[in-house]
Amino acid sequence: MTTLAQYLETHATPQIASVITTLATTSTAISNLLDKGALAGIHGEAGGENVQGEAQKKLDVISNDLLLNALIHNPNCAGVASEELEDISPANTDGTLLVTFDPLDGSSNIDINMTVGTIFSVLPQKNTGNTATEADFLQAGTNQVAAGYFIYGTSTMLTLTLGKGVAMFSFDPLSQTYILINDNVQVSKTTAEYAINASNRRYWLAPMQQYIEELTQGDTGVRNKDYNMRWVAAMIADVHRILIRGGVFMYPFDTKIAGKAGKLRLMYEGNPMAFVIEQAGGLATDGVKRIMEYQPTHIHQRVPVVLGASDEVEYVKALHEKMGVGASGEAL
Ligand code: FDP
Repeated sequence: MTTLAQYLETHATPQIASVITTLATTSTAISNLLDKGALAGIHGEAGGENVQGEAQKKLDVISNDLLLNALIHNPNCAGVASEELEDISPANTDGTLLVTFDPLDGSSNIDINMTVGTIFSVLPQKNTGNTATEADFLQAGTNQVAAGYFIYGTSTMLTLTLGKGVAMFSFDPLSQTYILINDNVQVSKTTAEYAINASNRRYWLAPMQQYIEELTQGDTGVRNKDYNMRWVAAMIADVHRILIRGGVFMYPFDTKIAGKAGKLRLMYEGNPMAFVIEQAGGLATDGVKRIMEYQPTHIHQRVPVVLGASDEVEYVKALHEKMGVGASGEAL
């Protein structure tokens, strides 16, 4: 049996190990609050809106505060950026790492007792010795040194990449530790399962409309096989399912809200999940281009997402190229 602490000792630098340990300790506090649910008074809106203009749930606020407070006190952490906060939070000037997180992804699931999770990404601080600024965070996803998520489902789990494959841990409530259950998570190349919010269909660009049309035609269409659809409406749960049993997940560019390139955020969702999926042998693009090669221009930037089984992600890219349409509608 390998604990998370033992795994980190042999696979991570002491600095990265320390930051992951801080995240893991905080995740157990969040998991405990979720277990208590309505009894902890965590259900319902907190009253405010986050920086994306979405209503904040009580537990979003609590999880955000717990993570922020814990990371800021970690000497290795130079700065923190949260999906819930407009500005980055500088931490220790001598820290060598920057952490971004989505404290509670899929937060609309809390009140209905469904899966939610915490997504995180760890980047190097290249400006050690100086107070961290937003500019320090604006690094391509290829620079990530660690990423993953804590999923609070029927059990609490951690999926982690340190850039050399993907490991999965399960939280043992008795010993209060994460135990390694799979040190070589793999995404299968092929799949017959896809995840997309199909109610947005009329807002998608032509290649995505064409792709989903082909999948729904099943064995009567050009793909020549039936596909099944799943949508948990929490990226964390949809990505977790793909890591366990395969599939392709999409939140493509849409024209629903002018000026927003899809719904998901590059720094808090796109990059960390892309790192995990690629390290498990899958692909992660905006429909055409690799997500981790985006040069971020804003900490809260959005990105279209197509990730999972490499055969499907490549097929989506080929459709865009064939139709001469880029992932955000630009001509190719
Ligand atoms: P949520 O708004 O509940 O936090 O982060 C955005 C996200 O969840 C993703 O986790 C999820 O995949 C998506 O939004 C769900 O979007 P729809 O409301 O369009 O289903």
